[in-house]
Amino acid sequence: GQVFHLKDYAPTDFVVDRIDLTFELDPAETKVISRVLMKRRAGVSRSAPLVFDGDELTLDSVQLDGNDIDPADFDVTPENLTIRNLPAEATFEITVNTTIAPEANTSLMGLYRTGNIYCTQCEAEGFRRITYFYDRPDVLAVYTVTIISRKDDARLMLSNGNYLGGGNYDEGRHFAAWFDPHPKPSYLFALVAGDLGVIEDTFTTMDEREVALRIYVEHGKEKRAAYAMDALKRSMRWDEETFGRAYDLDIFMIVAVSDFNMGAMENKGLNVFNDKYVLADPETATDADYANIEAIIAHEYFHNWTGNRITCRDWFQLCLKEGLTVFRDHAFSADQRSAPVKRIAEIRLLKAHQFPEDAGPLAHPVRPESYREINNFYTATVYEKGSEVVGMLRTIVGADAFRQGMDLYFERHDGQAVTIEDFLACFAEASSRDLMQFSLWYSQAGTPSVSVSTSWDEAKSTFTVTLEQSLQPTPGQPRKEVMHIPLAYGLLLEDGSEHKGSPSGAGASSAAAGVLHLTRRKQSVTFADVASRPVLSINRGFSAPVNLAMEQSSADLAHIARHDADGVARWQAINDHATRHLVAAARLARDGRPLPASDELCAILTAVAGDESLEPAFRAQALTLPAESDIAREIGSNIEPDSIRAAREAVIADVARAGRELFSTLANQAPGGPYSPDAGSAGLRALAGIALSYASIAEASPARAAAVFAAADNMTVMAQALQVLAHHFPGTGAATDALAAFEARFADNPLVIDKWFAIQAMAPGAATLDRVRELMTSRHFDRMNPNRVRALIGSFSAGNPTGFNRADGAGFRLLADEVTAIDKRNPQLAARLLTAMRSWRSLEPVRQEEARLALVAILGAAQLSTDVSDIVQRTLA
Ligand code: HT7
Ligand code: ZN
Repeated sequence: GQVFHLKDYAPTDFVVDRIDLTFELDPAETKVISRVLMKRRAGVSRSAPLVFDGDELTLDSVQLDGNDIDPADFDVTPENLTIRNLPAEATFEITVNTTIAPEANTSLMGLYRTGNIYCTQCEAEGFRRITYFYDRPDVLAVYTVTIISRKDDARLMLSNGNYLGGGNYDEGRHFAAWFDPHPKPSYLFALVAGDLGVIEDTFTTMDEREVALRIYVEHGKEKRAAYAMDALKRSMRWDEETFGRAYDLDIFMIVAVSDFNMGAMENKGLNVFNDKYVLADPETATDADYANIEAIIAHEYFHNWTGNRITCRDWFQLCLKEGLTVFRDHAFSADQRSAPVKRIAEIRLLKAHQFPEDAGPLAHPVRPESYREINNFYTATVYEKGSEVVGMLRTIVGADAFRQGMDLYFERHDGQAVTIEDFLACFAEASSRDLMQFSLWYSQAGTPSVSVSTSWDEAKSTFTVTLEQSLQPTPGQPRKEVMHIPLAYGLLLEDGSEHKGSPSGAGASSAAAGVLHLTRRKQSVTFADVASRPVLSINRGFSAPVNLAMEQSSADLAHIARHDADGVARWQAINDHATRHLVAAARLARDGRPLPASDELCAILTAVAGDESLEPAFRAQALTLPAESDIAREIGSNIEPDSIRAAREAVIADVARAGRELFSTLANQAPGGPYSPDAGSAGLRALAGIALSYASIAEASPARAAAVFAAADNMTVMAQALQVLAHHFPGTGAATDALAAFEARFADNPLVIDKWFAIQAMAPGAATLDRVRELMTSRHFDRMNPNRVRALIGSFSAGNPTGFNRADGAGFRLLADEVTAIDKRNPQLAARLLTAMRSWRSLEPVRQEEARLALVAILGAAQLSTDVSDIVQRTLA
């Protein structure tokens, strides 16, 4: 396949001004008429042809200014329409007529059917499946869209922008017209048509304009969209208050669909959502679902400015919109909820998903320099590390200059398609700083390591911190340059207070106090007037996404865990302590040796569990031990998942025993009364949920969880109890009964059945594979629906280390078979599933060989998509 390179960027030879689209909808034969007003770019040779993109298209006809073009003047293939002899200077109109078949489109890209609804997904390159056009983000045009359909086929017809009008047509047909005044790239085009229910509201902008808000869902599900509407209004207000950004059309619409490849899509004025991220009520959605809905509604809404008004010059700049918009949605959620608890969840996610990506064969820079298939670059690196990079930028320039830089960015680049260089220039200007070295975060892949050593000189009362950075080679990048790593820190004194003075030495000066700037390979700073040995708390709040190597005693970690003023740092210390203990235990378990005593860890965890001065949500996070995959990542190579699991289970049992009474009390303290999704109540439920799990383990009985399950009046508590039963008491009557009751009760709600699939698929141990195979034949499973596939096969392969990595290779073969089958219908989904194999080289040799054979089997399958062949080739390289 073709490889695209960032360095090859060139603008188009022709500039587009307007595009008028007409759709005559029909499931089997939709007619698309595209009229494009355009002209040759100044300076482009008159012999240069116009080359439009297509994907699996058939052309009906093509006209220039209303007249059929001579066949000698154009060439057409399913992938390109090339037209020669176009006017040298004058503006002209090209009309392209195509016929497409939405009902035959299983890729969920372009125009497709989901349920009885017509729906589009154009990012990144789906518009070319609708009509021949310049399907690239730097071609911005003003769109007018007319939709015609049979009234009984599509009662509602929606597109971007403001509604122009509509009316009846002949033979039971009708039409609707939409006009979007804001120039946009084709990837933000959207059309939705069908029969849907709606909830409506309004929002008055800070400049007093009234915006109509509509959320469309399947009939009968309207009530379940209320929380999404509330989150939308809060997002709109927040963007005004925090970034001074107001909405810019008369109407904002969201449509929820049940077949969708990702979470949601920010099409201008017409966001399309996976229904999983819209629909919620206490009976069917968990606290995590509510939090995700809030975050994703905000994320897509925030794209209106970071992505839509200012877009990307090319797809290499994807992080320009995604990293920045994730940063914005994180800030929103932190403001709406507990900021430290939100940050802890982000750190967990980053380490669980992005760190392994950066450490494996699929590692790529936040701004990649080449790709074969852009769909494979919607990654944790582009999104989550991209957001971390924006966070570091803010730390480096300071909050005020960051806001000034954002203001400058919005002012200078509104209506443009720009690059990371354009973005960074705004902050360099606002802060008068040189950000050249910082910009390496966008171009160098891999997670830097920082080793930290400290020395306290009692005689001189000085404390010296020495930092050294390194970065391992990644695919295509054998040599790395030295980066700018901002490390927030504090020196904790014996009594728990913080040393006040600033250090001297390289990297000591900073925009924000309390940050060390590591900009050389190795550097030291010295603090004066340190009369007693302090404890260094460093990379507070995970100010830089790095791996820290520091010899820190358990006593020092415990000191930070008790005293640090920063809640995130306290959690980091607890988590580091737990990780260190679990890694040591797993190594011993591997060698068949007795496990180390876990008294110290138990003391820390039970103290936090019982500390009522701490937020319940924080206590729940502290009690959640590093996952098996976290332990595996720390061990790094020659991984044997069963011993990791054995060690972790043993430590959990120790903690459960140590805090038995406390956990028993806490397990009963879920809030009473009607369910509320607010962060405080969710935190109480999280603490009760983890306590239920420890209490049940201590009691070695499923009875408590079975009782909680039976009495639960909301999905959060019910799912927690079901998971305790299915994971810790598999095969017991209590577990089997609860699973059966759950299935019967929610049989007609696929989103809830997804939880049932996921809980079972993640039950640890070799036996789960057979259960997964069985579930694949269940009436609830549908290999064509991405949510079902991710819930069952995705949860098994990415969330069950012992089940998936079975030594006999059966887990790998199951995934390989599914990837190959799904690839024929939905390549994007197949490629994403396959990324679960990315860390295969860190397994022990027997499993590694089984994994390799499964990957080679995929490679040998007939007619692989570019999506899957790109992932499998890079994974094997
Ligand atoms: N910007 C959206 C990306 C997206 C997407 C990409 C490829 C294929 C299907 C897709 N659906 C949505 C999502 C977002 O980041 O907001
Ligand atoms: Zn996004």
